[in-house]
Amino acid sequence: MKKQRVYVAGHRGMVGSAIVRQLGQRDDIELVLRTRDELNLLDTQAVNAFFASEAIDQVYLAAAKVGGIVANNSYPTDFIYENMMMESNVIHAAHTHNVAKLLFLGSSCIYPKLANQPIKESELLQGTLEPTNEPYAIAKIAGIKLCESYNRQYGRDYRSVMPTNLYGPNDNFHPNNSHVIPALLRRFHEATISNAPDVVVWGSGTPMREFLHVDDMAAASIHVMELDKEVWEENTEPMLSHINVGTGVDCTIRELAQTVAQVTGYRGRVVFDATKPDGTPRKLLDVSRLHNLGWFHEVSLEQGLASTYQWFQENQQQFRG
Ligand code: GFB
Repeated sequence: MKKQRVYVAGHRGMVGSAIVRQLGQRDDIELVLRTRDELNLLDTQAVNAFFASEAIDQVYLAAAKVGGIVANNSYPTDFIYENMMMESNVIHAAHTHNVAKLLFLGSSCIYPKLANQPIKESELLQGTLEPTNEPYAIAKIAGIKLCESYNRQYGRDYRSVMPTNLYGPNDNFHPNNSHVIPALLRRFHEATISNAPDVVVWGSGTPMREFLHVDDMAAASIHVMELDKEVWEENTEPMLSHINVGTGVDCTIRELAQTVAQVTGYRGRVVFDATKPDGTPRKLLDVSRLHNLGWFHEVSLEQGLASTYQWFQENQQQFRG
């Protein structure tokens, strides 16, 4: 049987690299990968030329400009412009060059700030977005709507998955621009080593978040991509086609900080910095659509934090400076 030529856009990022680890073990798939230096996804002509020459069968669109709450709030132009350009370039070029299947990866921040919890897919566009990440959310909503539009107008099979907050190997451990898990793993690690009397956690500690290990996200992405078209169509609607990916379980940031303290062996005090934003109060996904489609997560938060901490310790050279 001819191998499927699968392009994973963003294969050096946390999610893309996890997808590549799993697809790389498959005999029926030939991966096509390009680094940012080899292919700039902001460059429409370069993206078009790449699709014209590579005979791609499937695309996992995991390339994105991502960051935590403060990065989103500080660089809104980068988050809206880069994400809209990358997804427009890749999705349009995929369609133009007859790519049969595409999976677009979004984010749970597409939902309104005060969405009903747990958040069903149908909450999309039912209310005002969380201001700290509105530009990023708008770009990700545009990505869903691009896929749906090519499906409706041209009969494409382009699907979207919306993960809850992700973490794992190859995450960004920058002290200010990262998401909460890598930020806290690093901060608590450094506090443990230096015997610091206290560690600062941003915000009030009361926001609730749901966290999914990136290996689970990669498995869910491949599962959704490979569902029969009839099954996918039976479980989605043409203009409400995205699928939530999460665990269905959340915790407060205070509880997360306590677990990170245990994992890193930190015994000092935890203090909260109320000058930093809390963001949306709660963001728990309703994952019944995904469960109905036969996929359940496997990695618990405790296991995932422990293995990610180990990965950080083995790879932290690259985060110095
Ligand atoms: O991970 P985070 O930036 O994502 O923040 P969001 C989650 C919560 O953790 C917020 C608190 O209430 C933060 O105030 N927090 C505590 C910290 N300490 C820290 C810290 O040291 N660093 C960070 N980053 N947070 C992002 C969106 O929002 O979620 C993105 O901005 C994306 O667009 C991502 O959607 C999944 O869940 O608040």
